[in-house]
Amino acid sequence: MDFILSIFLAFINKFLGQPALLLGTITFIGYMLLGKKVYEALAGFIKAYVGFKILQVGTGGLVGTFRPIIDSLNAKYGITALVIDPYFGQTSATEALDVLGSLQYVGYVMLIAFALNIVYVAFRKQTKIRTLFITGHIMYQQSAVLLWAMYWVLGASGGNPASPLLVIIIGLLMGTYWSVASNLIIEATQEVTDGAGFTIGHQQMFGAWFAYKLGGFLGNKEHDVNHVESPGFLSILNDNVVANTLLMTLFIGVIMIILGPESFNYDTNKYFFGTYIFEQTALFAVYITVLQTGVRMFVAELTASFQGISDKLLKGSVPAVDCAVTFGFSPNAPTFGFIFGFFGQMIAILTLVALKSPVLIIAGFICLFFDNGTLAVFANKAGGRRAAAIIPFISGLIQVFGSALVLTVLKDSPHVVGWMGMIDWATLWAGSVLLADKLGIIVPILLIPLMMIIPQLQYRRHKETYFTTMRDN
Ligand code: ASC
Repeated sequence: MDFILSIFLAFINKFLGQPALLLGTITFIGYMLLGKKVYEALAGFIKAYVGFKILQVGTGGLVGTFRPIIDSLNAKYGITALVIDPYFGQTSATEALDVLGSLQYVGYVMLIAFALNIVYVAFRKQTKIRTLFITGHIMYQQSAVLLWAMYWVLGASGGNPASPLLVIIIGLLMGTYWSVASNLIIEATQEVTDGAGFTIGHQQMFGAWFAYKLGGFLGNKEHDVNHVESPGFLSILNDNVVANTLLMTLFIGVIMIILGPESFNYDTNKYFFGTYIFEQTALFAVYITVLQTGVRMFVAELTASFQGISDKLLKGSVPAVDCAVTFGFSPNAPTFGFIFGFFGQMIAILTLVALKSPVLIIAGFICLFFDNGTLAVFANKAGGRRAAAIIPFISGLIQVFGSALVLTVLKDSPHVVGWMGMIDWATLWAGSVLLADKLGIIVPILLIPLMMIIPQLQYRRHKETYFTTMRDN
């Protein structure tokens, strides 16, 4: 039994949890199903794998450069609190589950969820689900956090989260969320990416849908953040390298000046503080450009090859991938999301301090950049610059307040360091955990059929094109 479990865990961690390998393999299988030669499929595997790795160099560089700046800002003001960042949520979950000797059940939740997603797509005529969630590291993260949080508030099994009932319910709920939410955002993602043929499988799918739906009321989509029509010097912002560098120099530059040179560990023989600041902020544009290169490479392969999967293996399915992939299609929007989300989060954090809240929150870079960046991409498509500013600002407020609320019931869990913070987790999941705390296991059980109503409503709105949308483009 231990042997089977260890193979199973290795499969989860070393394959499903490695997005480049998983996406490369899917590309290979897709090309083989399309009848391509083995060497062509191999070339596809390599380009999808390398493309995704390049994307990760971009996202890793962004996190590595800007997370320490946000961290120093938090440290400078001496707030000791819980961090809203997916890896802090994941660490809280895995530490607590580990203490209870139950970490392996995360794997079961994840596999039940993934299997349910496949079943939903197989029965798409009935379920109306078209999407296959393949963002492995997110699948692991979310399974761990949901199992931990629900276990903690339900105390379901009198001592460990291994209650089969709990593991099965959380698995089914997780799989339903992946399927329903990524399916909901297909049409908007097609708009954002000019029909690239994929959807989002991440932490803000409901959030991005709202951003897209509300964006149109908040601004004019003609005023796209990626095209500045203004004459004169503003026209240089039409180039996203220029726009991102200037905006970040202004924004991060001010933060770095507030922090002062002593907060940074740089070689004073090589830099003035000013040139160091500029190098750091220009790196933003460097990594966005790297990210775009990777996105182009792997999206081209995945889109072409997935046709094989959706024709032969899992009919009509659409892949749901990392939110950062959309950044390649709207390179100025994430900067807007980051900056305005930052203001929202700071106001919310100061409010918590002023109210002497029992839970204080520290901002995390991943949530600030990837979550609000994605919301800005979707808001911009529907409502241009204004929407790309207002929606992340509001989201920043919600991310802090929603996370603080759910942490009031989770803060005594062993080794807790934070919560996800991402918008779906500060709303839907924070709310569900709080409700489950009051009403019990009926909450996660009821959520499953309730969520399944969403694709039915979506289908009613455009029956004729519902299953063909992806092919028309
Ligand atoms: C997350 C998470 C990451 C990032 C990444 C963004 O939620 O766990 O590593 O966002 O997926 O590209």
